[in-house]
Amino acid sequence: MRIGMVCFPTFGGSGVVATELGWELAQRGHAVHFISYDPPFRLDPTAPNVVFHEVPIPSYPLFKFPPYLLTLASKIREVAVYERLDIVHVHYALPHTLSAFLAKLMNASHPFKIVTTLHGTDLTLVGQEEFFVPVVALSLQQSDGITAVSEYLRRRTLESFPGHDVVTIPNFVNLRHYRPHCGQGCRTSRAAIAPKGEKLVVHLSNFRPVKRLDLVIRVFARLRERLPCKLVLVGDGPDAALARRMVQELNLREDTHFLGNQEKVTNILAAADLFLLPSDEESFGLAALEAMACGVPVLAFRVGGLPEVVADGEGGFLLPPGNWEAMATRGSEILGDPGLHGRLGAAGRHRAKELFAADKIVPRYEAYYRQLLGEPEPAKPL
Ligand code: GMT
Repeated sequence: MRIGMVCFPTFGGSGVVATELGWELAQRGHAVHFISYDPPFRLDPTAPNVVFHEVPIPSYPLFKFPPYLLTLASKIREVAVYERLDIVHVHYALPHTLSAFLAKLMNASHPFKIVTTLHGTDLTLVGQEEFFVPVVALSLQQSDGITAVSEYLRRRTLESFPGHDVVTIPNFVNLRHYRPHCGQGCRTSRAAIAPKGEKLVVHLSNFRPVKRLDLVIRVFARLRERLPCKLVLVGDGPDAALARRMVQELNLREDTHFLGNQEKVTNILAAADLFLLPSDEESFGLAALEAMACGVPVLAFRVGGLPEVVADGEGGFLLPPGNWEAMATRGSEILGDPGLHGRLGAAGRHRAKELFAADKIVPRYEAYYRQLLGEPEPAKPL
């Protein structure tokens, strides 16, 4: 199949999922065309069957705001016609679905199918602002197929926009890339950050208010009172300044490492002893799955789609929303008990393998594309 993949290239779960999906599909022999204003941050431009198409950002005195929706539409049209795309798969509804829809209108002779994958905030936050409701409604109407990354998000979508056929295809992880094995890169990370064998507590996100960096730091402050440990914060975003201020005020500077945005997080995750994700809302929680695949116990709140990813007591623990003290208590239990730590880590890896392995999930996208195109299932090998 020839697939256009439209996503935000910035550090964020939807871009990661689009990039990993494109890479996996390309490995399976499909031609994958990424269309965005920059190469997605985890995209390997040398991968076979993968091409990146840059969307220009026009500048003209009349345009106070560059009309990205339109240039993206035009680029999708250009790529779809030339490459004879079968599917344009957009990640994050706003504004991508409407650009794909416009591209289709501009190109009636080549009617590709539009697949929209909802990732979360396009529906739960942005999509719920009064202003955007009709825009999301039209985006869903004009999609030939709609997928949601969790059952929770599917339910939320249907509550707000009933009557659509929304299919849940959960996020996935490549178990060969994300694994517990602490190789040379991972040992170097550990030695640099925790030279005296301190426990490594890791958080990874785009530092938006919904991620609750304040609670990550509170939990860590409590843990550090109980045992020697270091905090590694991977990512960047609006709450970076808040995090730095709290680290300073709570006197945690010596024990906290801000790594900023990182292209490759496998080494730091494999080096971790505990992963914290105290988000207020998470439609899936891809970072939690990546940590589980690396055999790292996860602590999160019982919100959104997280219970579908982390089963309580299996791969980590889910705490009542906002109860960071309970999270700190669980954290010190895990870090202080190698047996419990080992059991949770192994169970998390097992769950990632059973439910979210790329080899299990990517074929569901392929089958969905085929269904939309009216193509038969390939014959199963005897
Ligand atoms: O909202 C974000 O944190 C970013 C957003 C994105 O578009 O990158 O993440 C959402 O999509 C991820 C990938 O499907 C999910 O793992 C995240 O849970 C989801 N974020 C939220 O729901 C807050």
